[in-house]
Amino acid sequence: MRIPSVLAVLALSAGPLTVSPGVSAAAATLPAGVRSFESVNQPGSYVRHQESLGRLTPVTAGSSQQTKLDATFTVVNGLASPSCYSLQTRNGLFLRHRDWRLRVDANTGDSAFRADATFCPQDGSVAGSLSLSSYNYPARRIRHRDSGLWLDTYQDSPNFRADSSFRLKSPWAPKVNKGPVVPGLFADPHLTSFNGRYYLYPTTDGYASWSGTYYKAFSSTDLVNWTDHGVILDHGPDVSWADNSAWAPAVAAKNGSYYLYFSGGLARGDTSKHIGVAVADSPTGPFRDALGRPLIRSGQYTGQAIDPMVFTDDDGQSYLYWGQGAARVVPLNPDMVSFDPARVRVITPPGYNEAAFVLKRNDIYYFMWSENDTRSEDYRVAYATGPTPLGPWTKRGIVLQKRLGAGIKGPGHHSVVRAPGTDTWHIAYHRFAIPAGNGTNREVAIDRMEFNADGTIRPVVPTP
Ligand code: FUB
Repeated sequence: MRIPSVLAVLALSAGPLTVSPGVSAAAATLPAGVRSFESVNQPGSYVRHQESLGRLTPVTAGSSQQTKLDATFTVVNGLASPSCYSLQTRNGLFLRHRDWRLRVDANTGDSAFRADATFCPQDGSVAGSLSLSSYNYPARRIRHRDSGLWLDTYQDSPNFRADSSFRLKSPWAPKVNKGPVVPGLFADPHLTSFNGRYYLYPTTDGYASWSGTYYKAFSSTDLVNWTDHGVILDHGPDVSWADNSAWAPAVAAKNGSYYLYFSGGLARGDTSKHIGVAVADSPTGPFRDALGRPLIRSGQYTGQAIDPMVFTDDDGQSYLYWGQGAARVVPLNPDMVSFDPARVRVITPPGYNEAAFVLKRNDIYYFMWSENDTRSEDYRVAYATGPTPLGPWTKRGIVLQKRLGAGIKGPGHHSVVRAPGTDTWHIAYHRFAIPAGNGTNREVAIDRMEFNADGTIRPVVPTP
């Protein structure tokens, strides 16, 4: 697989169509979100899929709803690289090339599919247009020919440049669902707030066996509009002891520094997972491995060493929770990167699988976790309450579970944030991506989480 050369970043603007082959576009980005792609030299014709093949056909206001859906794509994080993009269809498939034809297929998560489904923006033939080169065959671009879409070798000719140039347009079939909160495949969201701004740290999903390698950060003031801050830690270059399984990040602030706790493993040889900690001066990184070795090694304790989470109590003491199969907690030392092993406690409640999360409200501590397997539609969130961050814990019930009538399967691995200065709480979680996801193709959603007068948590009704 070859890595594309430095990307030309395009500034896309709406406006009257002027076809001037050979004129370079001004600089801009390919914004994530729901879009339609109009041909530069066949105005009124749009990129779409039909019987699984990529095509270019006219679309008008009078076209069928199916045609409009087929001509609408969500620009998402590149399945093979965060430097490029993938185009997801409204029925959850991905535009990819095979035998040099463009077609749509479900993401298998293997590296070949992810590369075939990743495209990088290049200057289009006219101002305000773009061209998409292949991630794994950078000399080839998406181009229309005989009403079909092909991945053809770039030719520096006016005809080729025009055939391979498209304008980003408002979507023919706008999004109707609220979710996902950030476009694309992400999971295990850690939603928190620092200095009055929300930050979201998810696992990058869409990889077979969850073999992703990097974390991105997003931030927002309203939980609706999110800024993508790019990659904040990449196991490959940044972590000597891990090169895959970049799972379940959690970020905590202390003394002006930000600590990112994460799980990681090695693709070759040792397949076990370890927990590490990285540090940065800003919530959006860049983070650097704080220890140069795991904070918790595989096998050091029973259960899988994954899914770290830090809760800091009102007195400033931080606690580290972690584990799959068994839940543990230990007070962190003030340096946030060490602890006294003699103080580690097992706190596994009945039904616990993974994804421990702790919050405090009105002097009650809430210990929350995920039950069942993330590949199961029955993956769900349960909780207990207790008088201290260490328990003892009394299980109270299920907070969040599948809602098949709304197409919601496997909601879990959550986090909870309080709107700063209020008693309004939000729960972030992942679920099978709607409509075509599964346990390795997940998306992030956020819903309100409310408390009863007695302090128990009302079951969350997840919204699509
Ligand atoms: O995303 C990889 C793993 O899947 C997480 O560590 C688990 O909690 C489960 O969500």
